[in-house]
Amino acid sequence: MTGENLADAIEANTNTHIRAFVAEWAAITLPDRIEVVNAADDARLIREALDDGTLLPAGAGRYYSRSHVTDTARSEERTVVATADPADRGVYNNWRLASEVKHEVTERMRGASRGKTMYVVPYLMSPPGTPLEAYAAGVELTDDRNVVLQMIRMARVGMEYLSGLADPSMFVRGVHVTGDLDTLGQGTAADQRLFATIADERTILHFGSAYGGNALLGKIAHGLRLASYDGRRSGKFLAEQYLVLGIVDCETGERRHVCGGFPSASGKTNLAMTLPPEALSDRYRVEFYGDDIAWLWVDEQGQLRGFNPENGVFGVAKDTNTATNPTAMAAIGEGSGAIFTNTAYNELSHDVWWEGLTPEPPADTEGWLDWTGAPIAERSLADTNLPWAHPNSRFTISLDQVPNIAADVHAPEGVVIDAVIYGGRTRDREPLVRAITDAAEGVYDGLTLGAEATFAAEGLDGQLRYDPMSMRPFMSYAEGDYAAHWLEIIGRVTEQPIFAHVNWFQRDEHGGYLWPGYRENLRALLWLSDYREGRATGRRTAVGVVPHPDELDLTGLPIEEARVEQLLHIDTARWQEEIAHRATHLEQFVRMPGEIWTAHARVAAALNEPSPASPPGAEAPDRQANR
Ligand code: SAT
Ligand code: MN
Repeated sequence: MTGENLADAIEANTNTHIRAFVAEWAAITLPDRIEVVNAADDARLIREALDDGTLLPAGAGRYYSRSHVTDTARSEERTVVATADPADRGVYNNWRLASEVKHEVTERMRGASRGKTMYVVPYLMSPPGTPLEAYAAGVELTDDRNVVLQMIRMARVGMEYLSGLADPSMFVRGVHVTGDLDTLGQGTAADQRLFATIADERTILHFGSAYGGNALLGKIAHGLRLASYDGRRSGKFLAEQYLVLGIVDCETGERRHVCGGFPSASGKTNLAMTLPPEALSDRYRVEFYGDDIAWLWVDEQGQLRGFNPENGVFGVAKDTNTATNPTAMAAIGEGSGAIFTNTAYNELSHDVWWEGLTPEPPADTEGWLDWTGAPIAERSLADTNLPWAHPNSRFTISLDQVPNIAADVHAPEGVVIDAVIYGGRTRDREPLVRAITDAAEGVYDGLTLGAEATFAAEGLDGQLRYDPMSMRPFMSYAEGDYAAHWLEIIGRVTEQPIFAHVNWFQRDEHGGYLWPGYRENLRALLWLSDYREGRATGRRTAVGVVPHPDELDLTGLPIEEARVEQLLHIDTARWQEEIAHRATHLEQFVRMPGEIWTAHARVAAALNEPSPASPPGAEAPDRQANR
């Protein structure tokens, strides 16, 4: 069958540009069938997957799947951003010339969907009707049914979302071809994986993986990489790997929205889904908007607004339990439609388990299979310490399963962003929270975000692995231009959000955590609101404003005063070391704007002043933004 003939399977009233796109790629990948998908097809596709064993039942309307053993995570070194303009080359984006890359991936995809169905998945990475909708439309072609089922959970899927496009040719063209993972995938001599975003053509071509971040093209490749490129090219918006949450003060009715970036393994999903501390739960309500992506723009009134372009959560299962993330546990409960990938699975009871779900694995190993499908009971002695679940095992659910989902999560106008926070992971130096009132300094802080290297392994005691804005793997153009675009967007704001840096990971001299974390983290964000609204004054330091110990609401939290002081302490000598690392970090990037270097110099100079230092530019906190 030719691509043209196959494309006849698509209803004649479908947008001709979509038909042409499908026909072009069907002629290359040569699937046996083509099927256009709508979210309403979920139940049927689930049934088909259960019938052919690609999904297994996980009890009460939940499902389980196992990936190819080598295909369990994103692969940064195989991921490239390609354009026609070499000026787009950055330090992190693995830039390549579009014409070359397009040719390479296309050749790998040739005939690679033979025997399979090509699913046509029209989707929207935005609530319908947002001012950024034009950048949100996409069509993913995929030859993996499980990818379709995950896309249905993670995005708004259906041709109706694309029926009203102002420009019917303006949708992201995504092609995902799994390939033969046994012979072409990771760990083989002929590793053919290549994940390319052809940013200036708004085309995504991913070959050689069925894993979430590599295969759900709406999420990372479109929602972050391409959107951040579009955001700059249009001059209209930012697309960031950020959570979005709302905090409601039930006493006063005050409602605040926080977005922010955290390097991986810094608890972003847990914070996004947090509940208030037990003792404050009568007073505050926390509302969930999103755990991974925010698109941000400035509205006509000069307010920074944002929404979560996703419609679901692709969460890490490991260490998720009723204490660390009760919200997620409720969201993946009975009838949730959750898909678990690469957890352990019990083929008799259909239960799933992962490390950290309970302190110990199930005592009775009967029926339990590890994430590769090997029976636990038959493990050799040498294998007894292997994890049951893959460390990157996942759950996929749609947003409407999250119990504390915000009522306005689908609102086309998004929400006004009051605070932008960055959360590092450092065992000392970074206080619990420090507020930054100057916008350039806030952007500078985001650009120097990082997580501590696991120093034992890497010999980098206390040094950060920088992850600017938590966008390191998703940068699509040169970092200096990215910083300039940030300054440009934030410079349009008349009601400036407050920036802040938080750290839940400080250690005491015995290596224990100083701060209990999890639900208690909200206390730092409550202080930030108080500071922004002038209800708290804080203490000025060279690196921002930290709370006076008595300004933190510690109701119901037994914690010694000395410990609180330690949590809020600024270690000038350690900061001076860090400033030197930051200079080296920023020097790598071409066209880093002068404002960022000025902010850097200001912080560096303030650290050299006798304390208490006061960074210029931080004299008058910007507190006009009182809504
Ligand atoms: O690994 S994924 O890219 O699928 C998820 C993430 O990193 O946010
Ligand atoms: Mn992420």
